[in-house]
Amino acid sequence: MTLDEILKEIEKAETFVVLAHENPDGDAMGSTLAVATVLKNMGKTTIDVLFKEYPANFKMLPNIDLIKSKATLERYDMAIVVDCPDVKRVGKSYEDYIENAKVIVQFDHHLKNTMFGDYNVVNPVAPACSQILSSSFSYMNIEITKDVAICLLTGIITDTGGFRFSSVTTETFEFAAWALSKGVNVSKIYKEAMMTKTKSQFEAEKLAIDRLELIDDGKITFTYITKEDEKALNVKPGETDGIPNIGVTIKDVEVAIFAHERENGFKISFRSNRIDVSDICMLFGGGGHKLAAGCFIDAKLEDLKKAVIEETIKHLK
Ligand SMILES: [Mn+2]
Repeated sequence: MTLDEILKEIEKAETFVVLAHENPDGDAMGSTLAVATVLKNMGKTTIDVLFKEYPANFKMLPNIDLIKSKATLERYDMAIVVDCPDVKRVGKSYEDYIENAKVIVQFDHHLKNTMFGDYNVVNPVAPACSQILSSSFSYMNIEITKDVAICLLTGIITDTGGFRFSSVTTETFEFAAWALSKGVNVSKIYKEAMMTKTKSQFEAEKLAIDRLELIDDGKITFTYITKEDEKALNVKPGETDGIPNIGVTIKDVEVAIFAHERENGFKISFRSNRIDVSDICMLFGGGGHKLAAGCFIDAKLEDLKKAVIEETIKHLK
C-alpha cells in the first residue's frame, strides 16, 4: 500500500521540506507542524517548513521554530505537501522545492486534487488534512506524541469549525477523545485556535458584518474587505479567515459570499448550508469542497459582485 512505501521513503530520506497552501489556516499549520514533529521524533535533522507568513494565533504550536520563510537547501530528498490540492497553491517562490525534490509525497482532502505527488494520499471526504494524517500515522505505526496530537487537533478543530461542520466523522471525535485521554488540553486548543481574536481581526469582522447584505429574500449574503480596509485596520494575514462563515449562521441563509481584495484582484469565498458551491466556484476557475469553496476574480468589486450573485441565484433554483 502507498503508506508502506511512503514510510520506506521517509526512512531513506535525510532532508525534508514541508509545505502547504500559502496564507495557511489552522489545518495547514497543524498538518505541516505535525509532519515536522513526526520527522523530528524520527531523528531527522534537516526539516524546513516553509511559509512566508502565518497567523499569530498559531504561535503556540509545537516546533513552530521549524517554520522558515527561506529554504536552507535547493534540493531536498523529500517534499511533503499537506492540505494543498495543486503545486501552484504553495505560492510561486516555493513551487520549485516540490518539483526539485527527489520524492514528492502529499496528503490532502480537497475535492479537485491534481495528484502531483509520487505518492498521493488524498481523501476528499475527510474533514481535515490533519485527520488523514492521524489515521496515516496510526497505520504506519508512527507514534502520535502529545505534541503531534496538539498539531493534529488544531487542524481538525479549525477545519471543522469547532466540530460543527457536517463533514465531521466518528473518527473526528474518536481522535479528540483519544487526545484528551493522552492529556492534550482540548479546551485550550479550541479557545486559542477558534475563540481568540486580535483587535484588528475583531475590527475587520465588525466591518464585514456592518457591510453584510441579505440578498434574494435573505437566501444569500454578501460582504467584502478591501486592501485599503486592511491597511487602515492593520489587518494581518489570516485575520479575515472567519468572515466567510459569518453569513451562514443567519437563519434561512443558504449561501454566504465574502470578497477579499488581494494584490491582483479578489479572492471570493463561498460557504453553503445546502447547495454545492464548488460548482459555482469552478465556473470562475476555482473549486473546493461542497459547502466551502473559493475562486479568484480580477474585476471591479461591483462587477464581480453582480456576477457571483447571479450565478448563485441560478444554482439555488
Ligand atoms: Mn484543510
